[in-house]
Amino acid sequence: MTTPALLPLSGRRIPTLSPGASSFPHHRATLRLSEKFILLLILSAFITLCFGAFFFLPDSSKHKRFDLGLEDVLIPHIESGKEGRHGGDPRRAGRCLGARWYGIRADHERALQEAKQKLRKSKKALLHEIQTEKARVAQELKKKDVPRSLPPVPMPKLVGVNDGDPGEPDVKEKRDKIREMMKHAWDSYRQYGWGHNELKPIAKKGHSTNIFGNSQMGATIVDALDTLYIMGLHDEFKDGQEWIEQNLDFSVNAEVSVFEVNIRFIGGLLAAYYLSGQEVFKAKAVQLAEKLLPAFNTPTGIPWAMVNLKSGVGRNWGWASAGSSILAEFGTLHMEFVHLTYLTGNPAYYQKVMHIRKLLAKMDRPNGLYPNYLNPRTGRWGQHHTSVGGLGDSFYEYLLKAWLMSDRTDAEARKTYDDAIEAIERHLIRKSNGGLTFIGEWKNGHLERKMGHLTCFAGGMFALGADGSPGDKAGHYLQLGAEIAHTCHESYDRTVLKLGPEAFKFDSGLEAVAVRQNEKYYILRPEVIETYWYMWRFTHDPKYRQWGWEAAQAIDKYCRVGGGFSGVKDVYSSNPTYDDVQQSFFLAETLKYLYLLFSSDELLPLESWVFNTEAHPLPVLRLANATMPGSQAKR
Ligand code: DMJ
Repeated sequence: MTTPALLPLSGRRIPTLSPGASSFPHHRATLRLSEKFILLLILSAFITLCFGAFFFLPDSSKHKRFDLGLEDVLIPHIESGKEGRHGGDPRRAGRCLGARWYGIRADHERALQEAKQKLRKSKKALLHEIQTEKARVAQELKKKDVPRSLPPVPMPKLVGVNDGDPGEPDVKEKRDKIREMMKHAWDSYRQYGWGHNELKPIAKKGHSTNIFGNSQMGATIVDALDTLYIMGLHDEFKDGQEWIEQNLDFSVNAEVSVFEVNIRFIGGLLAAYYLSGQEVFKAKAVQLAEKLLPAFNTPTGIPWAMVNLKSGVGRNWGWASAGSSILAEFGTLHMEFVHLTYLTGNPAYYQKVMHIRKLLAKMDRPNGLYPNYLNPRTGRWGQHHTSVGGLGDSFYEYLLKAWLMSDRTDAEARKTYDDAIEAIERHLIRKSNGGLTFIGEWKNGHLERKMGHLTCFAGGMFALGADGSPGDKAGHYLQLGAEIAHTCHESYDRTVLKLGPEAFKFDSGLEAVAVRQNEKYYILRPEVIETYWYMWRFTHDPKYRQWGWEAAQAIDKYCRVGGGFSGVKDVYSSNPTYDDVQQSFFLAETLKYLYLLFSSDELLPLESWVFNTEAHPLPVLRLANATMPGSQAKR
């Protein structure tokens, strides 16, 4: 077929009338158009009618469509003639559809009958039924939480899990005294606070704080386990293990601190597992870790400070600058999480903490310092406050310990630690007029000449990191550790009770003393004794055992009460009042460091063990050339 020359190859034809042309053909064309229009009208009326009839069909046809909907898997087989579940016979399939329809109807009727019967029951009977059903569902959920068996991994070589007998009788006597103090703390908790998180040793009842939400998870039991084990208190250890096996349940509607639960519970359970070899501790640690993972669901991967163990919903502390997460909290997960990946083969834990490290590495740091606050939504720093005490402390500690725990292969962690410490030395560490070295706090470009009890742990950290520091600075860092130990000892020695205050100043003629009333308390904290112990291990200078013994005696004299040990509100008062709390870290850390101070170095040698920030020892992972599962993968 040819195309008329005037007709464009595409587009609509535009009718044109040339001048002088007859009007007749035009008239004929108009008539044809109207006929077409009428035909079109009739056609559309017919289609409308058909549609109407279709939609107003009687109910039975709708039922058929419903049945067909249920069988949408089956129908294609019937239509295509292929073998379906009914062997490809359409009649058989039809019978089956009908039977199914009657089945559904019967089900509905049965449900209706049951509902009628239920409504006839008394309110009491109904309530009883609901309670029984609730209990059954709860039981089933609990069953799901039963420790699953985990893939076996080679146990790292555990060196130095021994008695650590110090040899000299006078040292042994001191060590026995510390063991007796542990027994008093444990027995009191066993008697008055069993199963609660902590103990009120004067009121003689259970105690808890907001870091554990409203949970009752036996924090003292979990935190104390490895100390009991090391001290050879095996009956007590067994008691704790039994409680954990039967009662430790993480399916609780409690909003807990991710950091605290990690260092006390996961750290405590992992250490108990490594020391005793009891699988239950590993399984419980993994169960709990799974509950913490939702805290990392933030736009940046920086975890929330708190997470609800049941719902997985996370949020930050209301007091933290601009909705920020805290450096010492999200920066103190590495040790435990690396062990979790090692033990389970699940790369998620490792990836989460490595992601945090990578993110921090990319950020600008004011004066090379890490601010304590980081917003997990925006990935921006909050207030420019830097501290080696509260809010910052264990972030630096975990950089160093990540390197140590990797058998000194994690060079990135070591470099990050060295750079951070270098900036801290430049901006935060000063000598007082009286010659005491102190670590102040950096607040928006200004140095506050105040040091916290918490900051005193840094003496031990500097000593621990001395070997392996860049250049020839090992001696310098060991010396810095000794100076911090000395300053912190002074903060104890300048009080009436010979126990250190929560914070002390180096200002306006003041040297290592607290000024404000609310900084004069001592709550059984370990940091000063922790530093004595590290200094003892690295120098064997007898003064550290002497200082440790002074502190132990002061604790026994002023903090010991009938129902355990209590913090005191004013270390400068000869007649102190108690805060009535026996902190779980007193059993996990303070008494453990004291015991180790009077033991031989063969007990948990530092070449083979790294203590987490709650003093829970975890073995060095000598992975040689092996890589951690997931070390190549992204978050
Ligand atoms: C402990 O829970 C840990 O040492 C933590 O890192 C900070 N301080 C308390 C005890 O003072």
